[in-house]
Amino acid sequence: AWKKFSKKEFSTKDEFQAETVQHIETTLARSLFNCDEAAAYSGTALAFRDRLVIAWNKTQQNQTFADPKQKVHESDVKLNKVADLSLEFLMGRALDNAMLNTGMKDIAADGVSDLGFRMEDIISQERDAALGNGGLGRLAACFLDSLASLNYPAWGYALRYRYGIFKQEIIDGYQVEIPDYWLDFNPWEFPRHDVTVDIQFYGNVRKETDESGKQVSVWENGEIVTAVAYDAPIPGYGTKTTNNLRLWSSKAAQGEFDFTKFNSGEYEASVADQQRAETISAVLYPNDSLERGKELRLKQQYFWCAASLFDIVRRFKKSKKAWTEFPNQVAIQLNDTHPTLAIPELQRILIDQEGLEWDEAWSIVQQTFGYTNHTVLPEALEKWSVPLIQHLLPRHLQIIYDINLHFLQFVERNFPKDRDMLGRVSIIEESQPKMVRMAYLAVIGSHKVNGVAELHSDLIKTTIFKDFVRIYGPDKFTNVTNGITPRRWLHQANPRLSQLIASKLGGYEFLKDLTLLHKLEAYVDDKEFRKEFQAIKHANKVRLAEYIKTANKVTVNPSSLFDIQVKRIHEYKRQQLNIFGVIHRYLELKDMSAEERKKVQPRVSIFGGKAAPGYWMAKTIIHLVNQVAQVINNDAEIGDLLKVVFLEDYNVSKAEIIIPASDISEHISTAGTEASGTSNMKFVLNGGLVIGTCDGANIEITREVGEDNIFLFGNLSEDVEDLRHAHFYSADGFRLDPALQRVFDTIKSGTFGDANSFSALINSILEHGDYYLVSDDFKSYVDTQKLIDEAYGNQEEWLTKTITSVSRMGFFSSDRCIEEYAEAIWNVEPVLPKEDT
Ligand code: DL6
Repeated sequence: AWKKFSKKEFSTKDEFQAETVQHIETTLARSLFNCDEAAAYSGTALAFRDRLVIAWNKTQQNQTFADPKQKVHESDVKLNKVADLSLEFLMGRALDNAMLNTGMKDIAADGVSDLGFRMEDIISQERDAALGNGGLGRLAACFLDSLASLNYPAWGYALRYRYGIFKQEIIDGYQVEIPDYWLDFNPWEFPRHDVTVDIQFYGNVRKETDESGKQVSVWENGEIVTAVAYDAPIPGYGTKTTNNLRLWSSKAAQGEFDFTKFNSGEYEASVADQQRAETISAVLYPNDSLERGKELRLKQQYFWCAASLFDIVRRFKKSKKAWTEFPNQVAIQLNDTHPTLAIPELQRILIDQEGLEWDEAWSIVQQTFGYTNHTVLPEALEKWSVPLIQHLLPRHLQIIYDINLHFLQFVERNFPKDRDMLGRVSIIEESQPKMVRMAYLAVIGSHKVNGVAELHSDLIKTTIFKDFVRIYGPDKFTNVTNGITPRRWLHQANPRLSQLIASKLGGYEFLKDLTLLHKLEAYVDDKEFRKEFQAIKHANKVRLAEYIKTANKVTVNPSSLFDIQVKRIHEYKRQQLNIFGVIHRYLELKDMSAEERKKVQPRVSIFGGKAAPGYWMAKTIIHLVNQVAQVINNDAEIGDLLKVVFLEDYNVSKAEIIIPASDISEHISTAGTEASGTSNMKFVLNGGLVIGTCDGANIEITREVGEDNIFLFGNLSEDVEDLRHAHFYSADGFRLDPALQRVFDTIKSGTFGDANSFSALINSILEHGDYYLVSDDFKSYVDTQKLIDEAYGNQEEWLTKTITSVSRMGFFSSDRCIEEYAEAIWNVEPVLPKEDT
């Protein structure tokens, strides 16, 4: 009977308008006479939200009651869910995505235009959900889109940070961090005040004997904080499947505030508990090495893991199945080591609360978890001090020690002659204080470990997890090369290109199966197609040029070569190499005669990205870029031949404007340091070429698009260690390329402002061993940039390269990644949505 009340698609713009107006007038209590863009956004978002909610409810019902008997072999069937535990989901904006995924954007655009608004303006009213630092969080967001689009029953679990990643302002060339309070109006989240979990911290562990005479551990006298669930719908593209992203918010377990204290005049103390509890989910940690080891971060991790596991276990228990069925029903993927505490937590639930024996419980734990590693950088590998865990999570520390004991006994039995191995692989590092190595715990507690690009997956096997490959054998380690969702990174960010492709491929099927792009190669010589492809690139460059004019007050010529490097600022990503290259180009231009300058390919060097607040060197790089921009952009002699732009506050919605406008993008990390990179894929998919090192997914991009269509340079990962060694010990000392020496001399001369501001950057190369091999790769970098100038000079060939590359990017869809995870790691099947009747 309820069915007749269910909302279907908007079939006409009138229907859409009626609902939007109703929301503006009633939900928002605004009169249409004072309806501004913000109100129009809210009304539109609420109208779409109503649609998603219906599909969302049905999906959850359908996934819960999926009938295993439909399958031939019951043992093949995964009834339940994939849980993606990720401390970061960098979702960006939701409205555009919802309109496109449900296929109703055109109707809505017509509708809002009648109301006197432009759809772009309405979309841009939405604040980004910026619950992530960079690639890791954005990958998780792409995976949610693919999971829903492919109909996998999956939930994402994270924290509902009140403040996401900070907003970046550039003041006098320096990065300044501003808090990002994004929750003012968020129509996409649903508080579930009835879904709460009490989470314990601190306290002590007591042993007692239960009725059956068994020794049990009781964790007691702790402090309790309550986790409240907030859910957001994740619509799949072209399917009714709408999955759930569950974010936990923390609040005091003991009510709002302490009346006794309030009544006796202790006003501040009366709200202190509440504030302390709410702090847990208050802020996203920037990925800053200085912030590591902080108790609050560990509290966040446990709070989120414990709440999520409680939720998963609660749902499993409703099925009344035996515990041995748990890994057949649930697959939990650990996105990096941040959720590793989920491993001892599940073991604790099984042995302390459910009464299972250690071995049976441990087998369930290992079968349930998979672990994705996203970095080999030593400073990014998490470790927590034993005293801190002891204090905060006393029972978990005991369990971690027991896991370690069992593991080391196993190692000792199998490698009796390698006593040193025990120290090397122990979860506990025997330092002062002792530390828990979270990556080792994650490897030991999971049945599969994967890296995120082929090179990276090979590197983890030969470096950080080398001993574990000997212990468990190579099959435990696998690779799933990252991918991106073509819905957001082509269809949404570059609608005209998406439409052009659809016109040639006979529809939008390629958005569901990106390998169909290969058919575009047939059009590489088609005049009309080429013309339109080039016109789209130009229009995207014009759009970015307008944005730069508004944001930076710098005029750039859209016919210049747009060279873009946007990503987190980090020494290993080597924005310093890029800006040194820009200075070198500037110096060469200054040397030229007017005649020579006429032959130069004009270029705009565009940078963007945030530096972690405590990462001084990264902030120095931003400062240098801005100082260089200031000088070059105001040098009348240079004019349009070179412009430099630093785009403030790079985020997902800005990426959607920036990425489609590139001619060249830079992915120039020291070989072996960038696990994969995903923006490299986005740029190529949008008709830009890459200058890159043989690192991360650049290698697989080269394999797919062909060596002629990418500009590779620099040393290889296998040579990095020798080069580092040579910087210190080589007989002929540290020799600097003369061109780089000149760049340094120019900086030191004060051309770009106070030279002292940049001395740390130069000294890291000249005096501290040049760990990131900037000097080793500089020549090959600038030589390759020259080749790019030449290649760009031949626009017809350039166009051929870009079209060919787009047509060969099918491999990099995040749908392919999810299929690989589903088959090789989770053993899970899609649950198709039931047709509406
Ligand atoms: O796998 C997603 C993304 C990769 O594309 C980047 O190459 C890699 O740097 C990033 N890793 C991290 C690691 N941080 N931690 N923990 O963000 O993952």
